[in-house]
Amino acid sequence: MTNHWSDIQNADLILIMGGNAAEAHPCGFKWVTEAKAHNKARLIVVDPRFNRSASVADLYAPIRTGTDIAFLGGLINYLLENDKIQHEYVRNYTDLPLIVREGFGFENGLFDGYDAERRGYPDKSTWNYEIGPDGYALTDPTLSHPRCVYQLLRAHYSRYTPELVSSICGTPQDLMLKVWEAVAETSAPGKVMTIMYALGWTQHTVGSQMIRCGAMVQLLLGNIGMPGGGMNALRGHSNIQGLTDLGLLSNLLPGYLTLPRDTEQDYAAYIAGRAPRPLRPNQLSYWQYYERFHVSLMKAWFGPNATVENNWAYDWLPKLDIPGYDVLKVFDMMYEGQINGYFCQGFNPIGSFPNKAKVSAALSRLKYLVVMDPLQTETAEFWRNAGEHNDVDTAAIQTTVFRLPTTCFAEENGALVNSGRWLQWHWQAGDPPGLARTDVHIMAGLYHRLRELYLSEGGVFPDPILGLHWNYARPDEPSAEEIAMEYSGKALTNLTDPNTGAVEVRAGEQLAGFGQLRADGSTACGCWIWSGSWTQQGNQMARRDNADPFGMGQTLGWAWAWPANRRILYNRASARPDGHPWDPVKKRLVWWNGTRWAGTDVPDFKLDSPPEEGMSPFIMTPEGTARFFAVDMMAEGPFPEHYEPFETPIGRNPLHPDNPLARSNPAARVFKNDMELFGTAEEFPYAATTYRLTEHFHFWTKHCRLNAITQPEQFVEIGEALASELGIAAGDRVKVSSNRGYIKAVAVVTKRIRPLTVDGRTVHHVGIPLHWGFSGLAKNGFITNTLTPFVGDGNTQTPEFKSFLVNVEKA
Ligand SMILES: Nc1nc2c(c(=O)[nH]1)N[C@H]1C(S)=C(S)[C@@H](COP(=O)(O)OP(=O)(O)OC[C@H]3O[C@@H](n4cnc5c(=O)[nH]c(N)nc54)[C@H](O)[C@@H]3O)O[C@H]1N2
Ligand SMILES: Nc1nc2c(c(=O)[nH]1)N[C@H]1C(S)=C(S)[C@@H](COP(=O)(O)OP(=O)(O)OC[C@H]3O[C@@H](n4cnc5c(=O)[nH]c(N)nc54)[C@H](O)[C@@H]3O)O[C@H]1N2
Ligand SMILES: [Mo]
Repeated sequence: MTNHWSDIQNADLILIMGGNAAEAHPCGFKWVTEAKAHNKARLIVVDPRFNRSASVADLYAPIRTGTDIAFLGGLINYLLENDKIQHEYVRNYTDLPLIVREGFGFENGLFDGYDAERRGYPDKSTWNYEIGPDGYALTDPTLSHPRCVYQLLRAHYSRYTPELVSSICGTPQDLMLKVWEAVAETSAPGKVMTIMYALGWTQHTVGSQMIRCGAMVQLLLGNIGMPGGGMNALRGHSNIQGLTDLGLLSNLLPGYLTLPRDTEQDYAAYIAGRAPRPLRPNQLSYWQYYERFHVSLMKAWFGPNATVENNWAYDWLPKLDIPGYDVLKVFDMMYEGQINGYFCQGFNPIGSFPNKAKVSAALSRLKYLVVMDPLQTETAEFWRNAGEHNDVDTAAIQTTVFRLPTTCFAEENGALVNSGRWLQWHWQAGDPPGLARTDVHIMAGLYHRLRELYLSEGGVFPDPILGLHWNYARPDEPSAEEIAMEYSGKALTNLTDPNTGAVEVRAGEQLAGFGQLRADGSTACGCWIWSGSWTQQGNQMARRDNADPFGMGQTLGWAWAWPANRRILYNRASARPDGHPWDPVKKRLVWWNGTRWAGTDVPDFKLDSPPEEGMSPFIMTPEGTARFFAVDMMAEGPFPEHYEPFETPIGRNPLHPDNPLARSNPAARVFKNDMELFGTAEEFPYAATTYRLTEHFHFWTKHCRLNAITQPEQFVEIGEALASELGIAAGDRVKVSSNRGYIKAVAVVTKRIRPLTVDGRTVHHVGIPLHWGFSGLAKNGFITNTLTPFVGDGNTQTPEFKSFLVNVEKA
């Protein structure tokens, strides 16, 4: 989230699109209720299903799954054509005036530089701003230059007419225009819309671009940086935000630092490539301090073994030979027999990963599988023949499965990071049962044994293991407190003020925040964005002061938010260029008080930079502005374009009917074997989507009797029109199949899913919740992911769980 849960109470309009917060985030949803009750906010829901969020909305519009870029692109066109943009905001705070390089182009559905053989854009050199002789990006404040971002944006989305968008999305035009009109009202400087989204946007091959497109709408309206505004990703597991913060993706390091590529063997070049100089005069370009964060991380990991002489142990970091070893890639390699051992720590891929048949075959090719989990999972039992639900030949599977029971959060101390970036400390509530051990205990044990083996037997490249700095009171099980302090960071030598020479932080003391980090090895910090969460004053995450002095829900004394206890990101943008809030009464967040920036939140800005200096609010980009034009950062192009799901019910992209390369995302993550497994609308005519229910949490709660009682058995939702066409009555058993397999379930026949008219034909949706399987107390059932395709977004590699094709028959 750019903002946070309790800030939603400040919204004037709430758009839930690509999520179902009432169902999946029922606690957070209370802030929507607050906004409606106390701020007269309106709620709009755009979703293929009339879901639980829609049931309390002021306006609901149906949409065909996978087509939100068309909807939002049409909205961008509408805002531009009807002059419903926040002019002063976009001119000053976004890249609309910047000029793009000559040669940049978009034709027939593809951006400049496409390589069909490699299915991607290896050459993105024209996807950038034009740089002048002084090293700064060129601009045209009049917005009239034909290659300025404003003109390119306008031209790109002029194709997204209401007629075309409606025919792609299946949203009736009158409803669509009602949504657009309501959204457009928030272009007034004091009016703010928030966007709440989750998997309905992320789980598509164009997921990242859907989210970008939503952010572009918010920028045009001036809604980013404002209280009650922002782009709010409703996260999944209680600590999934913490997972990405800590860099637990194969191409990341903690704090969104990135692993080097194999082309980056040189340390200085690695840093230079990540620490950009400002691209416009007087801008901050905060990533220019990358090396401070990086060196402090290396000091946290390797301690005295990271030295200036060995480039802070740069050679010990893995160098990626491909964009990343994401889970799709790893399971594909496993399937191809290229991996023989796998640790499944808090992961149940048989249930949660696409194309169960492929995942199952992949696990069968392992020598060993280690499952670290507090519960019995389908993955730990993938080899068990559970009849029709898991029809495998047990005798043919040779994989050895080790099951290591772990504790769960309630049996440990620690912090969870919520969607709003708050780190909230929690305390152990009970002792673990039986032989269960903490994950830290198990991993520490593995580390010590590996280290002993390297010491006694040697081996290829022992340095990173032997060089690790393991300085904990209990080496076998470091405590949550020690690890938290390490993430927050400390001084390794006395830190002195460069001007006065006075000692600011003594050696061994905790740091106050990332502003104190140094690139000379004198500080250690395990995750720079979390720096300040545990200071000399103690554990900031354990704070529980809910005082709200400004009545806006910015409770700065409750827990701790990254970065720097800041609650709303880019909050400088809540004030005019001259430093006064756009709305000084109800939306007062930060302001220039004559000598410095002050506010109801921690200013996201250089505190002493006066408005006259012209520093822009988006201090993380080199030019200081938010980007409509993503330069070369996205896999499929600088502007989001609508592409069809890989399994499309209409078989063509109405925007580019004549170019098969531009039918579905031309830069998606897709593997050769899986291409052959995509089904077509002739055989599988219905658009399917999968989702969750309040009554279950993934595959865990089917182990609990009460949850198993409330939702005992797998069902699928079918609209009344389709049910009557197929002769299916409520309660019938149906067989739902895709080109990868089938499941059987009880039919729920509903008014909540209605047929849509798309590209001149009728498209029916089938809704499939995902919580059942072949272990636990609920009725044994099929795995929903038997049906889903093994294909992902080209940027995040998130699988396309939300749009694929199925057929439905009476079982
Ligand atoms: N009770 C409960 N709560 C949970 C979870 C749980 O298992 N149980 N899981 C947690 C996790 S890990 C996560 S990630 C979150 C997920 O939270 P959500 O994303 O809100 O959950 P989903 O139910 O997967 O999907 C949300 C909605 O997306 C819609 N949708 C599908 N395709 C499209 C599309 O193309 N466009 C649009 N606009 N909408 C579409 C679906 O119809 C559905 O209503 O929930 C978390 N909360
Ligand atoms: N078709 C379809 N598939 C989906 C989705 C969808 O919407 N549609 N949603 C996707 C999403 S958003 C997600 S997040 C994934 C979830 O996918 P997974 O992460 O695989 O699923 P979970 O069941 O949430 O968690 C895995 C295991 O973690 C264990 N666990 C809990 N606490 C601990 C702990 O402290 N330590 C250890 N070691 N284990 C622990 C749980 O018991 C559980 O068995 O599913 C994805 N799959
Ligand atoms: Mo999730």
